[in-house]
Amino acid sequence: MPSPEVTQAAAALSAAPVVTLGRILRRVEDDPDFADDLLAALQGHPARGLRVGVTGPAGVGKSTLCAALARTLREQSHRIGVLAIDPSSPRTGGAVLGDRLRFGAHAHQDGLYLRSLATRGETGGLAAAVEASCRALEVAGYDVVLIETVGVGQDEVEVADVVDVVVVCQAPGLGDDIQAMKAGLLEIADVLVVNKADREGAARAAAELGALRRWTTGGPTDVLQTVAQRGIGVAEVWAAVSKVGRRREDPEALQRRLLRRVSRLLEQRLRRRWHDTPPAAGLDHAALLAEARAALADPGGQ
Ligand SMILES: Nc1nc2c(ncn2[C@@H]2O[C@H](COP(=O)(O)OP(=O)(O)O)[C@@H](O)[C@H]2O)c(=O)[nH]1
Ligand SMILES: [Mg+2]
Repeated sequence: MPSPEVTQAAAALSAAPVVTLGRILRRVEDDPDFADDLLAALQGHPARGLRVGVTGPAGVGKSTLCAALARTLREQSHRIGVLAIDPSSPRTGGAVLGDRLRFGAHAHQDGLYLRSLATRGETGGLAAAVEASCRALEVAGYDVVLIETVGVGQDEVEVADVVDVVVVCQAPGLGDDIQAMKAGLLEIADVLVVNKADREGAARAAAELGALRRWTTGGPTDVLQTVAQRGIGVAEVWAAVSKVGRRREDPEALQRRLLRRVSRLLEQRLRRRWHDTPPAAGLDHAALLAEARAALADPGGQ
């Protein structure tokens, strides 16, 4: 039985004013159980948005690109949620985030909702928090959610599991950084972008990045170039993102993604429980998880 608070939150969402939405999202971040229960309460709600992860090293212009994308999408009457996940900074309010995202006075304008999400540390829960936040935003009528993460660690891979499309950004002038780009990031990338194309070396960086992806993952070499600061190339990024998004509506791909999403959430939930309650002696968590995963992947099997 969900608590009255969860039931109330779920019912309030579709017409929630920004303040209520903010309160619900804060609860989602602070309390993983609330996040789980809210997800359960919203199950079957028809609202579906497109979730776009934007990741890459610090300083390449991810926030600027998100702002530019949001501006373009607002012009097309989309309602946009932006979640920024920044492990290096403490939670900041929407206004500060708006500033960082370079929306200036447009932060929290109608149809645009910004929030920075604190990461949760070792016990996991990021994917669950992002999943529940995205669901809440979708039910509240935001049809595109942009999720910015700094491409440095496990967070991106977790986030990739709960988004529909992953955009990986780079910028020229980072020296050897393109070579050092983590293979993991290239594996999860659907759309590659070299931002700061107004700087020298952008074409070379794009060629290198494309070649690197071909070499590490066998994926296509296409790389888009943008000058996010001036909105150049942003429409092309959106075109590429929505193309991937449409492809993902294919029932089989959707099924596979949902399965991955569910198993990730389940795994986090189990880890959290195990973290709260010391395991019984002799219980092999890794083996249990492997079994649970296998059972999920093949519900008909043993
Ligand atoms: N030259 C140039 N600078 C940019 C561009 N896009 C963003 N920047 C600047 O790069 C810096 C980092 O941008 P930010 O969006 O905060 O990067 P993030 O850390 O990846 O989110 C800021 O000073 C931006 O103004 C661009 O297209 N060209
Ligand atoms: Mg940023």
